[in-house]
Amino acid sequence: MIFRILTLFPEMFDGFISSSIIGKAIDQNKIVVSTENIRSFSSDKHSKVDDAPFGGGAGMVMRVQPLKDALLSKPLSSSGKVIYLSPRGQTLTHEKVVELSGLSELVLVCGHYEGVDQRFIDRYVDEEISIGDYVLTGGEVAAMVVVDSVSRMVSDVLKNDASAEDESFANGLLEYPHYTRPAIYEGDSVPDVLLSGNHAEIEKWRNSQSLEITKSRRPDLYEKHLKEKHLK
Ligand code: 4H3
Repeated sequence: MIFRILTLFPEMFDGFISSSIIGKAIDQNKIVVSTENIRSFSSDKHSKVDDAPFGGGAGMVMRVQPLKDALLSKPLSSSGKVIYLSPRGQTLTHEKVVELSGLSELVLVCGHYEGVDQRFIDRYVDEEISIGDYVLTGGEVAAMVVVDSVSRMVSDVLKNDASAEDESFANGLLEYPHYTRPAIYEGDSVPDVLLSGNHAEIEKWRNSQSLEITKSRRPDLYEKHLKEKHLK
């Protein structure tokens, strides 16, 4: 899967791209992540990428020309989509992540200042996506959230696919608690069942912990889970 990020701040992605699981996925050719600086496509003599809003008001608006030329500098794959990160978008959920992971390419357009000229969105953007109900100074952090969450669904980005399946939201529930060595930490022991070696009992315990924690912290998810499992 290809992720192409159009941004005014490509350096923000350096650490993200080279780190941990995302870095490994890139090294293993599971995903390709490229960044392109929108500014380098500006045909303005001062490489200007923004201008004052028509109608007045505070802040600046990103001009169509550099965004369009950056976007069209490479062809989009057949099952690729252009996504603009914005608080106006559809909220990113597990279901949305799974849907996006089925595409061959995502072009992630990161806005700054007051946002981008609406005509760029109308002409070139397939979908607007929001990572939650808050405003960021730019779309970059939201783009990283999309790359991270979608990458881990792309087969083999995780060591074993089971761990992607098991985790919170794959089954609509929150995760059970995890423990590792030492078995006793400053007098606090790990639940006995996890040391029992009884895999059936361990699975039962984990399922009941998942249900309990979901019921207490996220009653909305708990109700949805019961309905989907026809337990209600
Ligand atoms: C995404 C982007 C919040 C989100 C964002 C989100 C800056 C969009 C600019 C950038 C516009 C003004 N904020 N919730 N900010 O996913 O280009 O909003």
